[in-house]
Amino acid sequence: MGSAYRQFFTGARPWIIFGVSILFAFLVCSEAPFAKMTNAVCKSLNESWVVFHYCRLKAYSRNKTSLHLNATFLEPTNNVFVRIRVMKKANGYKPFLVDVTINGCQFLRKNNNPIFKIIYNMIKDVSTANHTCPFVGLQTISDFHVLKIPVPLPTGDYLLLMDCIFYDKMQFITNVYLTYVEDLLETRKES
Ligand SMILES: *[C@@H]1O[C@H](CO)[C@@H](O)[C@H](O)[C@H]1NC(C)=O
Ligand SMILES: *[C@@H]1O[C@H](CO)[C@@H](O)[C@H](O)[C@H]1NC(C)=O
Ligand SMILES: *[C@@H]1O[C@H](CO)[C@@H](O)[C@H](O)[C@H]1NC(C)=O
Ligand SMILES: CC(=O)N[C@H]1CO[C@H](CO)[C@@H](O)[C@@H]1O
Repeated sequence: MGSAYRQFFTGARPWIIFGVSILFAFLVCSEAPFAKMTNAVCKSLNESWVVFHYCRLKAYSRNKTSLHLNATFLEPTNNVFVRIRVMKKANGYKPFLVDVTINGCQFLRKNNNPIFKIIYNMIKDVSTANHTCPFVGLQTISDFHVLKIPVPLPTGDYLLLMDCIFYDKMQFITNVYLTYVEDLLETRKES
C-alpha cells in the first residue's frame, strides 16, 4: 500500500491543503442549487496517532445541516497528503470525476493553488487548519455549513471520501454523504 501511494503522489499535482477541511469544501452549500450533508463517518486507522472524539452532523432544519468534527493528533506530523474522491450513487456508489491527492503542508506554506485557495478561505474560519505544518493536538471543524459547490453537478446522492496519509501511511478517513439537487432554482422560478 505504501508504494502504491508513493507512486500515486509522484504523479499527482501538488494541489492543496490540510486534510480534514478540504473534503467538505465540495460538499455543502446553503444556497441554490440545493446541497445537504446527510451523514458523516470518521474512522481512525491508527489510534496511537489519530483519535476522533466527535464526528457528527447537526440539523439546522429539514434541508440544512452542519458538520462538527473533533479529533486529536497524538504525535506531530509534518507530512500530510490527502486523497479526495467523489462517488455518485447509481446501483451503489461509483467513482465520479474527482480523484485527487494533495500535499497539505506545501499548500499551507505556499498557498499555491487558486482553486483550493478559494475553498481554504471558506474553511479556515471554522477549522483549526489555519496554520502551517506541523499539525499536532486538537483539530476541529465547528459548525461548517456555508459553502458553494464550484461546479454544476447532476442531481443525486454523492459520497465524498477523504483519506488522510501521514508519511505514506493511511491514518484516518472521513466520509461525507450528501444530496444535491441541481434544478431547485428553476423549480422555484417556475412555481
Ligand atoms: C501509528 O502511529 C504511531 C504513533 O505516531 C506511529 O509511530 C506508527 O508508525 C503508526 N503506524 C502506522 C501503521 O501508521
Ligand atoms: C473535543 O472532544 C473532547 C472529548 O469529547 C472534549 O473534551 C473537547 O472539549 C472537545 N473540544 C472541542 C473544541 O470541541
Ligand atoms: C427547505 O425546504 C422547504 C421545502 O422543502 C422549503 O420550503 C424551504 O424554503 C427550504 N429552506 C431553505 C433554507 O432552503
Ligand atoms: C497560515 C494562514 O493561513 N494564516 C492565516 C490565518 O488566519 C488569519 C486571519 O484570518 C490570517 O491573517 C493568516 O494569514
